[in-house]
Amino acid sequence: MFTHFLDRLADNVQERSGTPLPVPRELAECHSTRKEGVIRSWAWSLPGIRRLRATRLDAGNVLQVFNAVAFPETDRQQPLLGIDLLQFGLRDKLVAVMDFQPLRQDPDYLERYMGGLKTLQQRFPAFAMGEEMRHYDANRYFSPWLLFARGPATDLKESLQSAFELLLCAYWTLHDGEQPDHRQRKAVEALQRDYAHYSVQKDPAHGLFASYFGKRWADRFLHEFLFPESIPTTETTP
Ligand code: BLA
Repeated sequence: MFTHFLDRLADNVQERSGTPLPVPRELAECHSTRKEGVIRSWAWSLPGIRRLRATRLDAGNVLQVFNAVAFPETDRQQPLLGIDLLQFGLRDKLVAVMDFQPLRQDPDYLERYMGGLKTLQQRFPAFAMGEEMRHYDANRYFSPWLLFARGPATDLKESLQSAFELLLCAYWTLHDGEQPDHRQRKAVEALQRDYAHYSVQKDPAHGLFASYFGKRWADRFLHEFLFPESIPTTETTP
């Protein structure tokens, strides 16, 4: 279901001279010994993006997942790109979340970075239904204009693909317009670390990973691959 999404992202990485980042073998690919399912992950760095990661979970007719996050270099204040797409095949249910995840919520910040996303939300009303969040706090690291839909996959599938492609395009436009500013580094680093801590606590995927690949693997995947910034460093600040 989401193969095309991963391919489009990988094309963008190549066009933008991205280079692969190492992913531990056990985390890069894992086959479930409990039920049908395989999870594969990739990570790259690109000019201006310190880490772009992507994950595909293929559990046949039961579940298909595509998840990706772009973490910009810390001399850029721009939002993260966050994508979480799930199709529960047996129920024909799609959960789709795509956002420019803001580091701050003040009006100046939102005004500066959210124009492209706002336009997309107007263009795809099916992803602007004000869907409620049960796990996350909608005001923390989500923008007021996120694309979010929960509903029958058959109704949403076609527009999801165009919305995704336009979202990537809008994000690269924002990225290319950003002026790096070294003075922001410490603050941005701290915010990206806070985003990772918050996401580790709230991510509703842990139970799902554990049910396919076991708790030990799920813990490792969450901390080492999805949110490595959540691992405390021994680095001391000067
Ligand atoms: C919801 N994401 C979910 C759910 C699952 C996952 C199982 C609950 C489904 C439901 O609400 O019905 C699954 N999350 C995953 C998987 C991965 C993951 C498989 O991280 C990793 C491979 N989640 C993100 C990112 C965003 C995000 C980057 O990882 C931002 C766009 C959003 N996921 C997000 C939101 C929900 C969700 C907003 C709804 C949760 C809620 O209701 O609070």
